[in-house]
Amino acid sequence: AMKHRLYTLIFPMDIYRNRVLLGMKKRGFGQNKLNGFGGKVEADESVAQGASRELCEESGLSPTEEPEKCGLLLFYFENDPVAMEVHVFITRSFAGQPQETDEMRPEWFDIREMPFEHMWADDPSWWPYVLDGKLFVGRFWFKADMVTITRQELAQVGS
Ligand code: 6U4
Ligand code: NA
Ligand code: NA
Repeated sequence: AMKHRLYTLIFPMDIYRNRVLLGMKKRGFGQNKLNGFGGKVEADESVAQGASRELCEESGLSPTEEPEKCGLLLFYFENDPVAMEVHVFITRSFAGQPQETDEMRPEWFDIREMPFEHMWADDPSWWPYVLDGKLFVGRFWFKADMVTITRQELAQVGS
């Protein structure tokens, strides 16, 4: 079986104003893209703990409840033997104010007007599941350009 590396991706939702906090990634993987917050899961933490930790480190917000699971994404890149296994969460309950960090410049967006042209190419496919509260699993195969998707599978899971 292919080797996987674990990541988190978390979206803080302001349910009163129908907004989601995204961050413009300032460095490293996915630089100059807008995305939720997240990163590698550390050895001593659960994926939910990793999601909370990354949200604090990258946005200045801290969840005041366990983040809610919403999906699982697997990304395969041409010529990369290690797949990315990304656990996707939302949180509707958090403390603090968004703060720019070394890694991210946070900005609120209307949940129905996502800036997909500045996001990863897979995001418009699975974002509707997040909005509908449906658990999903998706697999996307990218070319080395990290833009072109050559194959994809996406399905709702559970009830
Ligand atoms: P460093 O800089 O090593 O501390 P770290 O914050 O641990 O990095 P990072 O930012 O490289 O990890 O993690 C990648 C982030 O990008 C994760 O939140 C998952 C997310 N991501 C990767 N591929 C994606 C894709 N195709 N679509 C998407 N998010 C993706 O929406
Ligand atoms: Na990160
Ligand atoms: Na990080």
